[in-house]
Amino acid sequence: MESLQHLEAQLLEALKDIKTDAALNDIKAQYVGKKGHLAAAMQTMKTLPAEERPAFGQAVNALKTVLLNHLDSHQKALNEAAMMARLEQEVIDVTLPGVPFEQGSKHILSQIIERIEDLFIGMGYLIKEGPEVESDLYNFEKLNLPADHPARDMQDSFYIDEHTLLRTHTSPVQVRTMLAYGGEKPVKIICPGKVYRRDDDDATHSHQFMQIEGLVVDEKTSMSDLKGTLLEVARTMFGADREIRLRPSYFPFTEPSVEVDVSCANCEGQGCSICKQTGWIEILGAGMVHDNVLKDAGYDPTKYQGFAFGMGVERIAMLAYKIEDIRHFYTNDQRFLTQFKDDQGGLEE
Ligand code: FA5
Repeated sequence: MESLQHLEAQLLEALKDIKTDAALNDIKAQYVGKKGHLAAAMQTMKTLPAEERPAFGQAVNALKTVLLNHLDSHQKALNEAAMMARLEQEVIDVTLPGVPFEQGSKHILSQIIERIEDLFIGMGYLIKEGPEVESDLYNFEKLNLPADHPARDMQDSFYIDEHTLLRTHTSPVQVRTMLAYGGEKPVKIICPGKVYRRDDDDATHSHQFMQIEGLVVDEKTSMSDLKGTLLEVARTMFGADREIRLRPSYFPFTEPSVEVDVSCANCEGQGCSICKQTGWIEILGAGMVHDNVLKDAGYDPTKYQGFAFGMGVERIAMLAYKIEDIRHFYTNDQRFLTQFKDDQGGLEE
């Protein structure tokens, strides 16, 4: 009993020098572990007369609680000290100026596409996509361009094999959609996406560029619907005062076909170097869907008519922002790209 009474004082003395968790564990083992002082004391119990044993056992257990409390308090003190040391080490001077980091932004072409998509979604159009690796059937044949048709040269192609190519325009998505609709439902879609042509790269041509196709097929669709729709596009992208004009043109998949010009925003139609003194700038090709295309896609041309258009996204961006070289869009020069950081993709809100 006497030696028990000293154990608490001994432990408190020993703990004064304990600065690490490992040392604390050692001490714990020495006092309350299986081979520690308390365990040894319990061993001596059998040497005591029977009547003294219960009191001795109680004393050992009470002492164990006391020792464990001391060890626990010391552990907490060690943890707190470690935390304080870490806080001191990691101290942050909140008065120092921050490190600026560059925030990314949407590419100008994505901004333009989103703006045009928003416009068309507002007019009830759906957005459709199609594959960039396309079959000759959808890229040409079902668009009234059979093999050996001279108009195929209008779009020099990258062929992958005899029947497969990188699509030269977004028009195959028209065909795919009409076929999927089974010649019954009205169609009202736009299809944005990448297209590829064997054009030599220069200031206004790229071998890969983006188009947005539009297609409406219904029972009362007219050229004036087409004109009204394209006027909306022109005014959204180039300003509320813009006018458009339709010039006769030729595409095998539309009849009649037109090329669409927008009045030059730079000179208000008076004539300048940007519009080559004409007051007008060409923005896209369009027309009424050719009967053969409707028929091939399962639509009855005596019941359904449609209009379609296809615009080059880079060319629209170039006109909207007076960008003089199409290659700027693809060379990832930060000085170019960051100019469009906060832009919403159009001139007029
Ligand atoms: C077509 O691609 C037709 N599929 C458009 C169409 C759709 C007409 C539906 C009628 C009905 P075109 O080859 O003209 O047409 O190309 C359309 C637009 O893509 C052009 O007005 C031009 O803005 C752009 N474009 C054409 N070639 C290039 C090129 N190499 N680089 C950048 N833009 C180009």
